[in-house]
Formats: sequence, structure tokens, C-alpha cells
Amino acid sequence: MSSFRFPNGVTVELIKGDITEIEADAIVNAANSYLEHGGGVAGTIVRKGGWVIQEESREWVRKYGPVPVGGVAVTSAGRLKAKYVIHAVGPRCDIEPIEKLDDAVTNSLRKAEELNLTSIAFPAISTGIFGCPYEDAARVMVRTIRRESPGLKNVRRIIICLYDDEAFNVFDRVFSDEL
Ligand code: AR6
Repeated sequence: MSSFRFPNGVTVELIKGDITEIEADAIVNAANSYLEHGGGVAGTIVRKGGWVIQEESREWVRKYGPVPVGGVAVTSAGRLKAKYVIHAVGPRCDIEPIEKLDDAVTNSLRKAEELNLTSIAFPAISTGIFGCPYEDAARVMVRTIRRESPGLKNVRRIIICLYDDEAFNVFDRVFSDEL
């Protein structure tokens, strides 16, 4: 684990592991625009949290339409330890610029603020099925977090949960470099 602290007391922790096991007020899901949670983090969230997360997601899409790239939607977290799942749609790197990840992270943090949450855990959005390199995603995430952190009032703890050694090592190097 690595941890970084901003002057206003917000901490960023890099943790290796499974995001569904993390105790945070919200976990962020790496979702698609239709909130159909098949594989990757999304599939695990629904398997472990329960089908209610998929049902609430479909309800959201029926009500508001598909979530745009960079946008977010919120559901309960079913049986997971978190209170909410914030479903964030990252870019698909074969057709969209990695910079759209900035919007996905910004909107997730702002949604957590709006919900009065103190902690939020992110996976490495877009670096699995959506094909973005760890290095590029880490650069965007760290810069977004650095820019947004001074404005956070409720969120005190930001966790980035990396699934394997390779992802952890790249994120650790990039975050150490930039923070
Ligand atoms: N905990 C933490 N990280 C994980 C976990 C886990 N349990 N499982 C995988 N990862 P992905 P994307 C890592 O594919 O690229 C889904 O089908 C994984 O190693 O989940 O944004 C959605 O429904 C990778 O580094 O998300 C969308 O259709 C990172 O999480 C699409 O995939 C993201 O991988 C979204 O693709």
C-alpha cells in the first residue's frame, strides 16, 4: 500500500486487491453506458453485491437514458460493504481519448461530495476490457485527483484499488512522480 496526503487532509491510498472487499462509503464501478454489468469489475460487483445492483442500474437507464462517456450513475451496493456504487463510464481507448477519464473521475468525486460521503474507492477505470494502458490511465487519474482534491469538503479518503502487481507498480510510480 502507498499513501499520499494533500495539505487539506485528503488522503489518497493505492491498494492492491479486489474492490468489492473494500470498506468505503462508495465504490466506483467501471461501467458501460448501458449499465449492463457483464465482465470485469462490473461483473464481480453484481455477483458479490447481488442482482439488485443490475436491476437498479436498468431502472436508471430507463429513467435517464444511457450514461454518456465520462458520466456517472448511482445505485445501492446490495450486500457489499459500501453504501453506494457509483457507476462511472470511462473511455474505450480504441475509439475515445483517455482524457475522457478525467470526466469520469471528476464526476465520481463530485457525486460522492453531493451524497455527503467521506470515502470512495476507484478501480483502474478503462484499463481492462476498454483497453487503455495503465500508464495513461494513472496519469489522468492522478492529475484529476490533484486538481479536484482542494475543493473536497466531505470526501477525506480516496482509495485506488489495483487488481494485480503490474497495475499497482505502474500506478505507484506515476502517483509518486506527480504527488
Ligand atoms: N477489483 C479491482 N480491480 C479489478 C477487479 C476487481 N474485482 N476486477 C478487474 N479489475 P474492467 P473497463 C481491474 O474491464 O476497462 C465491463 O464489462 C482490471 O484488471 O472491469 O473500464 C463493463 O460492464 C482492470 O485493470 O473495466 C464494461 O462493459 C480494471 O479493473 C467494460 O467492462 C478495469 O477493468 C468496462 O471496461
